[in-house]
Amino acid sequence: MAFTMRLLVGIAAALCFQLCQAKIVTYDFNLTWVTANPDGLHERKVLGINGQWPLPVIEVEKGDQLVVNMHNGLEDKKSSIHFHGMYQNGTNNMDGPSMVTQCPVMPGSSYTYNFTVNQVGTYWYHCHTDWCYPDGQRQALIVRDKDAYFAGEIDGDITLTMSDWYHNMTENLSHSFLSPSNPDGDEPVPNAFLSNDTLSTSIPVETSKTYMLRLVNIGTFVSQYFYIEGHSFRIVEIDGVYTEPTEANILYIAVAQRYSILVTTKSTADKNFPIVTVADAQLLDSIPDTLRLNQTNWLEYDAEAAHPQADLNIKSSTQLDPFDDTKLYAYDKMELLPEPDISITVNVAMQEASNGEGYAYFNNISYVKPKVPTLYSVLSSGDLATNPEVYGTDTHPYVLGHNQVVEIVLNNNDTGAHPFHLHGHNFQLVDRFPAYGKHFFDYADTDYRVTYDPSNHTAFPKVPARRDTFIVPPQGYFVIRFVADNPGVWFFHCHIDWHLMQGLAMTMIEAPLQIQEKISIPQQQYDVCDAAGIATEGNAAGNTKDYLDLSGQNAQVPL
Ligand SMILES: *[C@@H]1O[C@H](CO)[C@@H](O)[C@H](O)[C@H]1NC(C)=O
Ligand SMILES: *[C@@H]1O[C@H](CO)[C@@H](O)[C@H](O)[C@H]1NC(C)=O
Ligand SMILES: *[C@@H]1O[C@H](CO)[C@@H](O)[C@H](O)[C@H]1NC(C)=O
Ligand SMILES: *[C@@H]1O[C@H](CO)[C@@H](O)[C@H](O)[C@H]1NC(C)=O
Ligand SMILES: *[C@@H]1O[C@H](CO)[C@@H](O)[C@H](O)[C@H]1NC(C)=O
Ligand SMILES: *[C@@H]1O[C@H](CO)[C@@H](O)[C@H](O)[C@H]1NC(C)=O
Ligand SMILES: *[C@@H]1O[C@H](CO)[C@@H](O)[C@H](O)[C@H]1NC(C)=O
Ligand SMILES: *[C@@H]1O[C@H](CO)[C@@H](O)[C@H](O)[C@H]1NC(C)=O
Ligand SMILES: *[C@@H]1O[C@H](CO)[C@@H](O)[C@H](O)[C@H]1NC(C)=O
Ligand SMILES: *[C@@H]1O[C@H](CO)[C@@H](O)[C@H](O)[C@H]1NC(C)=O
Ligand SMILES: [Cu+2]
Repeated sequence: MAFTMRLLVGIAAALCFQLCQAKIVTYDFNLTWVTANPDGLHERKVLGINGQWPLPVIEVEKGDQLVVNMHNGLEDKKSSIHFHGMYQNGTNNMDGPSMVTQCPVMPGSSYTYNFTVNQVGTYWYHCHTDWCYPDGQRQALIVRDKDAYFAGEIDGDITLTMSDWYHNMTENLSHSFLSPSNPDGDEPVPNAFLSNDTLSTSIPVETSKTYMLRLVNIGTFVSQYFYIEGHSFRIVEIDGVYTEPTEANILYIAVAQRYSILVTTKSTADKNFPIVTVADAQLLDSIPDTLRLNQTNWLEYDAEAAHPQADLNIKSSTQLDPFDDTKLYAYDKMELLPEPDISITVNVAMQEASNGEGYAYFNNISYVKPKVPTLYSVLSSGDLATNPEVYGTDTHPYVLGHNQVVEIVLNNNDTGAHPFHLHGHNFQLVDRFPAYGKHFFDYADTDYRVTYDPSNHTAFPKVPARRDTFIVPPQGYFVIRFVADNPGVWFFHCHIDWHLMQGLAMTMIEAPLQIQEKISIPQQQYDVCDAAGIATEGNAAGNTKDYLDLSGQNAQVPL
């Protein structure tokens, strides 16, 4: 008895230690247009918050409850916010993608995002309604962790974003992108590359100290190489997953990926060192003379000393040999998941549809949004929720059973590399071909393609790398695994926003009956749908009488 009491008191104290320390962190975000000229070349309209751009970095600590009251103060654009990498465990309706887990927030409407952050590391937030984040609605989200295994070592914690940048509004670029005049789907070439939403940032450092640099690619399209002249570093985190500390010199950071690195400074302070980013030219269909691919920022030991430009003694970025992220073992040593309960094989292809426009396909399906947000179809379809037909054809739905081990085999029939992201999870990368580094792009310019052969593959790692965005190489493949332990509707898509526009997405409906038990939608969120004229019940076609009658559903342009 006494023992039980002590145990209970102990548990209560432990709970209090966790809960009583947690605080509510509230942000009031009013979306408004502002003008900005971050590259010094062109002033343009950007999506600001409370009259400001760059946007505020969201900062919380592990265990905090984050509340973001978003008001759409724009007059002419729908919006929403996705908190990239947050599991939203039990709060699927706070995930943000329009027509997947909520309705688009119309001008004049408000949506309160409210969830507990039980994760640590480096994340970001961005608009997830059609294609709105390239116009500026994106920024870092940091979850500080005083218990990180390297916390005692760091003397400074610095966030540095990188991105591509366009001078035109996305809606203008999209007209010529998705057009019969562009059947190959050549992506718009950015006008500039930014570091931290500006250029030429100096990061003041002291000698013989260790700084944590949180690197976030908040771009739309282009991956970037990253290195610091005269310094190596230790990678300690990828996409919110702590890694075994791993020495590296060069990173290749795709859009949506994050790396935390520890940089130990030199013992003398006589010069400043370029921090270099080089945009991956391989992704660009043309490179205008005016486009500067590389940017220099500085590790600034001495503000009075020279700030030299990067010594780009390399002919092209393909000579850079970045660190292979499959070699970044998870610090928690989570082992390879067992043989999957369900294995999904998809083929990625870019093709010209019958109207002459270039679309992107998973197994011949180019994602088209449903008439009712998929989460609301789950909530209104009763026992039929486990039937994928309810969710429509071109939303490309997969229904996953609760706690199943899920495998996705992705064969890339395209000559480009693609960073794939799954909402609600991180995932293990168990196989990838070609291997990272110098050979990653070997098949980009050939007719040669390699598809995954389940009966003939290299041995899977015992402790695989885990993150929420992995790159699939040109004309190669990757194989990923995760456990369906987070009931919710989760979007799986290429994070190159142009490719999402072309339909490179599919929908995971994970444990739909458990979603029905766990999720209830606040009235405010239904009101957002009313304002948008979108139904909150029914199947993908908006049919509430017969959930298996999909007539009238949205459909892709025929191939
Ligand atoms: C949002 O900003 C706009 C433009 O400044 C302003 O008119 C509006 O009142 C603001 N709304 C809220 C809810 O703060
Ligand atoms: C956020 O969610 C919590 C838990 O569901 C609830 O108690 C709280 O009232 C909510 N806060 C806001 C501002 O909606
Ligand atoms: C981009 O903007 C410029 C002027 O700012 C305009 O001349 C050009 O046509 C625009 N391009 C597209 C694709 O809208
Ligand atoms: C951009 O698109 C908007 C609406 O589609 C149009 O009114 C505007 O003239 C376009 N601007 C340019 C520079 O093409
Ligand atoms: C990058 O920008 C963010 C937001 O403006 C700021 O908090 C951060 O300190 C900047 N980082 C550096 C290295 O200047
Ligand atoms: C770096 O940028 C300069 C100026 O745009 C260019 O001349 C040089 O080729 C670039 N180097 C690399 C490696 O991209
Ligand atoms: C895609 O369509 C082509 C031609 O219609 C067909 O041969 C192929 O089997 C389809 N692939 C899949 C995965 O459905
Ligand atoms: C793969 O790409 C090749 C060449 O573009 C094309 O001929 C073939 O039909 C594609 N296969 C699939 C399954 O998409
Ligand atoms: C197995 O894969 C290797 C590497 O791709 C290949 O060289 C070999 O021919 C394959 N073996 C069989 C039996 O398919
Ligand atoms: C979600 O929460 C459940 C417990 O409620 C836990 O078992 C599961 O591992 C969590 N999943 C994720 C992805 O956080
Ligand atoms: Cu892509």
